[in-house]
Amino acid sequence: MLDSAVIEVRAGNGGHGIVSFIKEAMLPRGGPGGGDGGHGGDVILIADPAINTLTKFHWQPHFIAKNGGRGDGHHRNGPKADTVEVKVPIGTEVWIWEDGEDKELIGDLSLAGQRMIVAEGGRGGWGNAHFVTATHQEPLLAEAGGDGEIRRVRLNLKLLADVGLIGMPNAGKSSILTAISAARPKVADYPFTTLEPVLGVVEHGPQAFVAVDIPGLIEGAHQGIGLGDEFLKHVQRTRVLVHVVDGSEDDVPGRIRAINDEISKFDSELAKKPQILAINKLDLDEVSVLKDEIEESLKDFDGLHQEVFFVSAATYDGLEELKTAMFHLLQSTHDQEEAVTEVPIDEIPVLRPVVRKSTDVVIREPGGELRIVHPKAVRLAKGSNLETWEARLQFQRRLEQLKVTKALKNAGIETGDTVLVGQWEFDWD
Ligand SMILES: Nc1nc2c(ncn2[C@@H]2O[C@H](COP(=O)(O)OP(=O)(O)OP(=O)(O)O)[C@@H](O)[C@H]2O)c(=O)[nH]1
Ligand SMILES: [Mg+2]
Repeated sequence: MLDSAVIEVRAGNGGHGIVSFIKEAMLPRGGPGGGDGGHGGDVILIADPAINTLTKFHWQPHFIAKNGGRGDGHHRNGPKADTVEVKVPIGTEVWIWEDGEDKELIGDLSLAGQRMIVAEGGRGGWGNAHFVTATHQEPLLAEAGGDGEIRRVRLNLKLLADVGLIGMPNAGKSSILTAISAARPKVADYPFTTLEPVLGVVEHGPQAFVAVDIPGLIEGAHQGIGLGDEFLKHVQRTRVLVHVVDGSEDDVPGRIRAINDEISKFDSELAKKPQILAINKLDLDEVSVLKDEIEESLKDFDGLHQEVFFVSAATYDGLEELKTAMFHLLQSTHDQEEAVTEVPIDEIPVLRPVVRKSTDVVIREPGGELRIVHPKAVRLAKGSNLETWEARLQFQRRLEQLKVTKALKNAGIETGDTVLVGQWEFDWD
């Protein structure tokens, strides 16, 4: 019932920039002409109204984008790798999944066409043409491409139904769903019969909508009492609520208020959803006889509902009217939502998870050596051949510009100490 899937997304690495020269008078090697690497492919999620479930992800949980191409001579840049597009249903939440549990909500795709970069491709490395300086006309440095992001995320689908049936245990929620749809949830004369939400398709003329019957709510449900707040999540994305009340019990307004309190405490947005009151069990004498009295008691009652219907799931009395009211309310909220959410695709912001990049520049290795971890310096070291004295000199200039030298000094470096960066090892002088 809970539609959810854990997937792994791997963006492509950026292509390497290269060191290359073009023949030029005055310069022995020539002018720098090393092209840049291409951007690694992103993996993006797109909310698609044509997709309704996350089932396909159980069969295909891996999405891998290609690496960017490496640069070439004569300023030719490597090609950017294609984006991998993953279609998900509208209403998909994206959670970082670590050690078998949700760590952090990083996205919520709630609008049709909304996009989220779930794993960003690595930046293409710069070719040596970028590293010309007044003193170094023949740069021997180039950058390696950046690493693509790798993530495990849990997709969680919140939108389950158009209409949510809420109410106290034993009110007749499952009986009503049974009467208006083909769903057959268990019905019994004791509280907490329904243990899992049940969906039913309700036909209304040529159209249809989906209703969800959830376990009964009691005081404290928002804190997990009874069958817990887990089930209240299922009603969060329904558009209309039908609040079912057992008309044969005492203090109808008091019980309505208790349920409204629970849903408001759980999520104040739930209290704003259009609500229809369905006073059930009209076939019982104590309800039909007291109908006027109940109506009277609800007149000055400050509830969350817009309309009240007296129904009987046993005799079907009033259910046709209830169905029509649900349908109309759905239509009007749909029209309103359409008016608000019909944003041109290019105006919907693309969601990007916040990445907490390390701000370390230099770290101390267990063996006591200092390692440079500044991302730009590392990419440069990985992309360059630092075997020659000349290239090392140019690299040291860059370290100064990147303020890495200063960080090394702050870390207490002394002449002769070993410095590590990427795959290289130097003696500091
Ligand atoms: N007489 C009469 N009994 C009803 C009516 N609707 C439901 N009942 C009875 O009320 C009891 C509870 O009905 P359910 O539909 O299981 O109630 P529920 O709200 O789904 O209950 P939980 O799943 O426990 O929260 C059952 O014994 C039903 O037969 C009705 O309209 N008239
Ligand atoms: Mg039930």
